[in-house]
Amino acid sequence: MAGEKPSVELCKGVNGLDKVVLRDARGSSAEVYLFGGHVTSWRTDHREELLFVSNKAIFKPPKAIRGGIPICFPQFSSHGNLEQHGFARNKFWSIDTDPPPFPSDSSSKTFVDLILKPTDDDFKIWPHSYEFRLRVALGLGGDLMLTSRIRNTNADGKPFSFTFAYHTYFSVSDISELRVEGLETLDYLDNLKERERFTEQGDAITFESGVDKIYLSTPTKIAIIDHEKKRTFVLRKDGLPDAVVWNPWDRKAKAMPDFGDDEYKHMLCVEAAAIEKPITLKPGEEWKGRLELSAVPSSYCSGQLDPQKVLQG
Ligand code: TA6
Repeated sequence: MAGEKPSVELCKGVNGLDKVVLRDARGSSAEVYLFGGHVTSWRTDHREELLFVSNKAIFKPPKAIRGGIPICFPQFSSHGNLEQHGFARNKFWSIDTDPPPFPSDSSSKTFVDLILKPTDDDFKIWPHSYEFRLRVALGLGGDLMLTSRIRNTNADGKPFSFTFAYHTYFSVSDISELRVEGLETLDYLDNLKERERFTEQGDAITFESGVDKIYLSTPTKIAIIDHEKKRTFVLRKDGLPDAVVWNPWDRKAKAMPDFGDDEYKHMLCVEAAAIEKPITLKPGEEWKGRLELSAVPSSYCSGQLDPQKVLQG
């Protein structure tokens, strides 16, 4: 409720899995499971849920939770011997009790720092040492901020390369009522056509069928306009040049056991990512990837919010 003190609480979630609940003074909140470092909830100060989590999500490790913000690392989409989206979302993270100083921009006072480091077993599937620090924070006005800092700690002098995505599932009123601004005229790789490269049309993206596109060299800001809810999600990203847009639509929805047949109507994934150009770190080097999400009122008809202004503002 508004007026409460900001709080960070470690408690038990679904199936007794540990989760951290962040609450700010205005009443906004977020939840992140230690399993997967997985954000599963982001609510407004009126307690409205902004992220989509499937009603059929199974909170049973090592299967990743279907929805929220899965972390895709050290790879996005399949090749080699790793799972399609890597293993970070399938592992148990810890609370980082001694994080290195965070950049001065951490204006938020309501945050939790998590850390993931490889176990001996992990070396068998990905033979590298790393420290992956994730800060989940509630910013002023209820924004949700995720900052990933990945450091190569290989003692053998070896560099490593990875691809990455915040695989964010947004809760929407009706996929056919949605527009996405900020990706028009960009090149993309179409996962539904063997990753062939195309150029997007010249105006806002709307949805009439399944989509699975990796947009390349995208702007810092992307807007998702939900007419029915009179709300616009604004993604701001840094260190993440690409953006994936995915909706499984009806056929693929039916084929996913942890996804309701009709749930595709009420979600859209727009994923800040680094895919086209893998990131390479030498030992001692650190990469930072930051995502900031906000939900702003947008009564389009009154012209109160012009997405172009949001994107350029
Ligand atoms: O982000 C789009 C995508 O790569 C799709 O191709 C689809 O596979 C989706 O991710 C879900 O993947 P997951 O491994 O979470 O079932």
